[in-house]
Amino acid sequence: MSWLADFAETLDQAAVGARAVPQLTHARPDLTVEDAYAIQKLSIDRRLDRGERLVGIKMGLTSRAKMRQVGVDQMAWGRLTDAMMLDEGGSLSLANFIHPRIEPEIAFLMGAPLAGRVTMVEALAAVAAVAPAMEVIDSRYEDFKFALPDVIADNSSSSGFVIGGWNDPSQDLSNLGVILEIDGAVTEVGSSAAILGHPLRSLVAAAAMVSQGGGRIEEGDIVLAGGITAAPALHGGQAIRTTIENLGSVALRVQA
Ligand code: OOG
Ligand code: MG
Repeated sequence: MSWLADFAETLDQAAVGARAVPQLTHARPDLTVEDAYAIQKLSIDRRLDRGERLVGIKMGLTSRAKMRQVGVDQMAWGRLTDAMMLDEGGSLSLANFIHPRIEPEIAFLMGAPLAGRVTMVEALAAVAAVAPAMEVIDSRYEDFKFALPDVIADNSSSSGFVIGGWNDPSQDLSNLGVILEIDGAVTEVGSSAAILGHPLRSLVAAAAMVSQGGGRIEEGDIVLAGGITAAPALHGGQAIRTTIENLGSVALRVQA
C-alpha cells in the first residue's frame, strides 16, 4: 500500500472510530496540497467501497470568520456522501463524533453540471434551488488543529450536513441575514455576504477547484458554500437552528 493510501486509511478509521489522530504534516512536513487531495479521494473511496454514495461537494474556509477560527487562510473542498446527510429537524448522537462543531451554511442544488472557469451568471444558471443548511464539522485531528494539507486530506473536516427547504434561486442572495441559535439564544450572526462577498462566488470557486482534480460538479449535486460564521462546539441536549433571511430555517437536536 502506498503512503497516500496509508494516510487515507488512518483518516477513514479515525472517522469510523471517532478517535482523533495526529496531524499528517507532523509525520510528513512536506505534504503538498496535491498529495492531500489524493489522500482525500482515497479515503472517500473507502466509504464508497462500503456502499456510500457521493451526493455533492462542500466548500470550506470561504469566510473570514472561518479562516480566523482555524488559522488557515485558503479555501478547501471536500466530498459529501449520503451517509453524512442528517434529517431536517432530526437529532445526532455525539457518540459518532470526536469534537463536533456546527456551521450555518447555504446549500445549492445543481440543475446542470458545472466545471472549469465559469462566471457567476453561468454558475447561477446551473443552480436549481437554494436552501438554508448546516454542516457538522469534526476534524479527525487532535485538538481540532491542522495545516491546509491536513484539513484537505481529512475531507475538509466534513462529517454531517442538514438541508432546509429548497427555494427559487433567482433572488438576490448577496446579503441575506443569518442567525444561528442554540437553545433559543442567538449565538452567531452573519450575512451571506460573508461567503467571498457573495455565495455564488463559492460555487464559481468550487467548479474551478473540483475541475483541477479532474472531476466536475454534477446535475443533482448539493454544494455547500462554506460556513458563514465561526463554528460553535456541539454539546449534548442542544437544540440548534439556523435561519437565513428569505430562505427559511433548518434545525437539529443533539441527543442528551
Ligand atoms: C475546516 C472546514 C471548514 C467551512 O465551511 O468553512 C468548513 C474546519 O473548520 O474544520 O467546513
Ligand atoms: Mg463547512
